[in-house]
Amino acid sequence: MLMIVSETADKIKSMEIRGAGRIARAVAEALRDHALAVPARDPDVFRQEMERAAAMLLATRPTAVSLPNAVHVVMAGLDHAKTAEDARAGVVRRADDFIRSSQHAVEQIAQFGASHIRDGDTILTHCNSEVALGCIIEAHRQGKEIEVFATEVRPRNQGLITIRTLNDAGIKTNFIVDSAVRSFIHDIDLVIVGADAVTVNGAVVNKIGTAQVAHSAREARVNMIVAAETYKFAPRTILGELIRIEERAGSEVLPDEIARTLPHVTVRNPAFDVTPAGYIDLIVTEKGAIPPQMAYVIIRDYLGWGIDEFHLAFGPAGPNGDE
Ligand code: RI2
Repeated sequence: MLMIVSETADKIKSMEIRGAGRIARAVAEALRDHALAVPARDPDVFRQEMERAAAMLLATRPTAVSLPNAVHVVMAGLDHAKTAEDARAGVVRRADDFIRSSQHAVEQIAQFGASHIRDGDTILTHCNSEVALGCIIEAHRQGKEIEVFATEVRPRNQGLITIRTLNDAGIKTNFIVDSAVRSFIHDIDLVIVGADAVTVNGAVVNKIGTAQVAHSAREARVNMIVAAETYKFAPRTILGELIRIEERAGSEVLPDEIARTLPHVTVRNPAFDVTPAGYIDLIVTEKGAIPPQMAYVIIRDYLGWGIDEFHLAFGPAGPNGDE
């Protein structure tokens, strides 16, 4: 019964499906297809089946908050349903709405983001972000003369996907190793990256190396913008919850046959890092561009997590008992 869901879960774990937005849409699709396949007529049994599926998807990768946000949105379709049919219809409707609005958000951000790119700009991007690339490609489509520097993105080489996409769009692109960012930063007018999570204090969690890019950009006074749909903002950071940084297998960095010969060496392979709000000029969302310090407003207004829920969960003193 959980076939559809376990297939999607495996693809997310192995990164066959990757990129925070694509993961979110795949999860919504898997929950929808599962809801349609579950024969349960009893609403409680149906709910249990859906909760098992949601748990399986939530356990795949820990960092991209778009994943639990998508699960939360779709599973809310079960709320107030008195029959299994109502619950099923609720899940299907919410999944379809989520997928549609996610695609719309990507298009909207491309429009907003492109307006921050000027004719003649040289742009640096790191990793492979659908939304960041959307902004660059839209600027090119509008006839702006642009050039891109794209990093390799060790160890998974997502930079290869990026340069293929840019090449297909006919955009002049330079491919560099991650450690060359500092050497080229003075040739760059604007850095654009995506996000896996944005916390309430406006920090951006994105592919490992993003924080180093941001540091170089700040030192060279190059603006850095982040393209992120509102479902990449992390509501539970209001409660003091930290984003868990995924650490992947060392074999992605160093082949096992070499690692085996080096008993005193441990390979560390964090997949993401955290760029503080102070290094980021703007976050471009589908609701418009905001300074990162306004992340709380996005969480409150578009994800429905406000200070009221905060008080309901912990009382007016907050999670640590501080007034
Ligand atoms: P979009 C990716 O993570 C990258 O960190 C990328 O910047 C981010 O998700 C956002 O991608 P991974 O799945 O949603 O490659 O903008 O580890 O496509």
